[in-house]
Amino acid sequence: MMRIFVLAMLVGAALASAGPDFVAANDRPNVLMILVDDLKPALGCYGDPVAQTPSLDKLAERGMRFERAYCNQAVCAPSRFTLMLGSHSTSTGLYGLGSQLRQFIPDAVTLPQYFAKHGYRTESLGKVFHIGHGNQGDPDSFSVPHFHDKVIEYLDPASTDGGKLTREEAFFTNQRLGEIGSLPRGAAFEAPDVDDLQYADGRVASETIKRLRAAKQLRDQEGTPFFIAIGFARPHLPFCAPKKYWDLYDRAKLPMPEFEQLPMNAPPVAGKRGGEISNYKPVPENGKAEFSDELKRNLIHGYYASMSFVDAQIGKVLEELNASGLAGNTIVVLWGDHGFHLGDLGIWTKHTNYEQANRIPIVIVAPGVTQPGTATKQLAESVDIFPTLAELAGLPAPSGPQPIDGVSLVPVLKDSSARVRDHAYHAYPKAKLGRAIRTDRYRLVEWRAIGAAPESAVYELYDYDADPLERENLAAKQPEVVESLKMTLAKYPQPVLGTPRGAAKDRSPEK
Ligand SMILES: [Ca+2]
Repeated sequence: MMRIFVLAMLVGAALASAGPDFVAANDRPNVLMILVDDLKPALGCYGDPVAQTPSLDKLAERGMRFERAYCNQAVCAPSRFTLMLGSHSTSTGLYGLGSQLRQFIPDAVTLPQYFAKHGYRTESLGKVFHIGHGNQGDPDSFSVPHFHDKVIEYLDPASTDGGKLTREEAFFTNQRLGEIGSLPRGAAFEAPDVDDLQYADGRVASETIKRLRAAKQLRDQEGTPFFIAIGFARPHLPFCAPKKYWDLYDRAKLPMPEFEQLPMNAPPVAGKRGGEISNYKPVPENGKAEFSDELKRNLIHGYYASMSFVDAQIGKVLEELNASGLAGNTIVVLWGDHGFHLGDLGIWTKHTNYEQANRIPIVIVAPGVTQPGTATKQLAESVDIFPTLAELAGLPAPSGPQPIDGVSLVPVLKDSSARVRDHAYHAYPKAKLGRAIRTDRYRLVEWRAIGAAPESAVYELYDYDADPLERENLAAKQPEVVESLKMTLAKYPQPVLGTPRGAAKDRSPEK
C-alpha cells in the first residue's frame, strides 16, 4: 500500500514539475494542417463548375468553408511566414523569397513552436516553409527533421532538354542562383502515364500516412498530441501530374479568361506581364507577347489536373485519419498560400494585389466546434489561423515576440454569422509597396514606396458588386469611398523596411 502511495506521489510530482500544460496536453486535440501551393479556391466545394476535387469537397462537408479568405502577400515564402508567425509581412519586413526568418526575428515563436511549448510533438512534410531562392526553411519550428521533397520535378526527359538542370529547378534547390538566366527553361507541363508515387506529392502523402500511424501510437501510449503540417507542391508550376488527372477534364469546357486587359486607369506599377510563367517553355520568353489559345488552354488544363492530383493525395491522408479513428479528435485546416491568375487581366501566376492572386481557400474542421457543411462570408486572413488554432486547442492567445496581427476566428467557427473583422489586409512589394484593404464590396490599394511622402501615393479602387472582373480602377471617380478606406488603412502601422526586392541572390522577386 505504501509503495503505491509513494509511486503516486512520484508521478504527481513529475507531472506537476512539467507544468500544467503538460498535464492538459492529454486532452488537447491534434492538428493536421494541409498547405497547398498556389491553390486558388477553384474547387468543387467553392462552386467551381469543372473542378474535380472530391476529397476537398468531402473535407468541406465536415466543417466550415471561408468564402472570403485572403492571403497576406501573394507569393510563397512571405505568405508562409505570415501563416506561421501570425504577422503581416509589413510588420516583419519578410517580403522576399530569400528572406531568412531568423535573421529578421531570431527569437520568433512560430505556430508549431508555440504548440511544441504546450506539449505537442510537431512535424512537417513537403512544402511547408519555402525552401529555395536562397532560403533554407526553419528547422527550429519542428520537433523532428523536416521531410523534404521536390517542388519542381520532371519525369519526361523532353521536359528538361534531356535531363539538364532547368531555371526553376535551380531556384528551388538553391543551385547556381547567380546564373539562372543562362540555364534552359523546363516545360510548363507534362502528363506522363505514371502512378502517384512517381511525383513528390504522392510520396509526401504516403509518408504522412506513416507519420500519422506513429503519431497515433504515441498519443495512445503517452498521451502526446501531434501538430503535423503537410505541404503539397502542385498546383504550383510546372503542371506535372500523372495523365489520369488530365483525363478527368473535357478541354472544351475549361474556363477561359473573360477579360484579358489590365484594368482601365490602373497605375502601371500594379500590373504584370510575363514573370514566373516566362521561365517555362513553350511560354513566350518575351513577357509582352500574346499567348495562343492553345497555350492558354494547356496551362489552364494543367492547373486543374494538378489540383485534382493533389486532391487525390489529400484524400489518401484524410482516409487514414478516418480509418485510424483520429478524425474525431483532430483539427484539420486546409490553406492555399495565395491565389493564382489564369490569364485574367492578361496575368499569369501571382505577385499582384488583385483578387485572383490573393483570394485563397480556407477550410477548418474542428470536432465539437464547427458544424458540418457550413460556410461563412466573414473576411479572413492567413494571419488569423495562428490565434484560431491556439484557441481551439485551449492554449493562451499567442503573444509573439513577433507582432500578432491575426484575430481568432473561433466565434465564426461556432456561428457563421458572427463577425470578428470588417476587412482583410494584404500587401505586395513591387517598384513601390502596394497595401490593400478588401472589404465585402471594395478593394483599395495604396502604392507608395516605404517611407515616401503620403502625397506620392497612387490608389486603385475596385467595386466587386459592380465590377467583379476588375475592369476599371474607380479611385478618381469615387474619392469619398477612397477616403473612407484610406482611414482604415491609416490604422495599420507604417510598413517595416525589409528586402522588398528579395535577397541579393534572388533575382526573381516576382517568383
Ligand atoms: Ca505559392
